[in-house]
Amino acid sequence: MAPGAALLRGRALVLEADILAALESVVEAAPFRHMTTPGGFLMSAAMTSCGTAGWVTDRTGYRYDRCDPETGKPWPAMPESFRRLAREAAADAGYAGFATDSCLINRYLPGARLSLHQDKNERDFTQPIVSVSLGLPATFQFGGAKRADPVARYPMRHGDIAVWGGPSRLFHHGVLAIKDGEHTKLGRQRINLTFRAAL
Ligand code: MD3
Ligand code: FE
Repeated sequence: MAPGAALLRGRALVLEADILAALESVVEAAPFRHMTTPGGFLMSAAMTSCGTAGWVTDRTGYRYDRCDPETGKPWPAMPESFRRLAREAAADAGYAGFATDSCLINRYLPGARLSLHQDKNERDFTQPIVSVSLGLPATFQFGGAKRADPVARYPMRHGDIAVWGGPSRLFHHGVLAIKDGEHTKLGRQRINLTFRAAL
């Protein structure tokens, strides 16, 4: 994809059953919600988090928070299967020792999208980001360091993992509107797990 980035097709399928079961319990404790951007827009992807820190946005800005603003309580613990998958996928991509403390979980219903942005709320940009795609397929947009850089497109399917680090860590990226469909295990939705070293 780019220097420092790797696409591991089907890499999550070895732990699929564990991941889907763990996902269910996280979402039970911290349900998906649509958050507001600092500009006042409601995001079309619904989100939740697990781990020491969760990514949140509201009118005051973007940040990582140890507590879920909906409940005031700590986010659900990072399931062991999540932690292991993130560490092993990062190692496969050349980032040994990735220690994630935050998993942002995005839920896209058909039509939902994520516009081109950079992930720059994390403290340490030497750590990669690991993204696990589940459910309905999506098209990733993957640009460059500048917003105006040319954008490539990559299809992402259930079980695919992308790892972004090194020179591509701060590249712009997004997700095109999800097409309608039905996934055998997840139904009419796409779920993305994004593992970060946030704090
Ligand atoms: C390229 N989520 O939550 S990560 C996000 O499909 C986000 O929900 C995407 O972007 C989603 O912030 C999947 C794709 C991604 C993440 C980090 C990157 C691409 C990246 C960092 C650098 C370059
Ligand atoms: Fe992102």
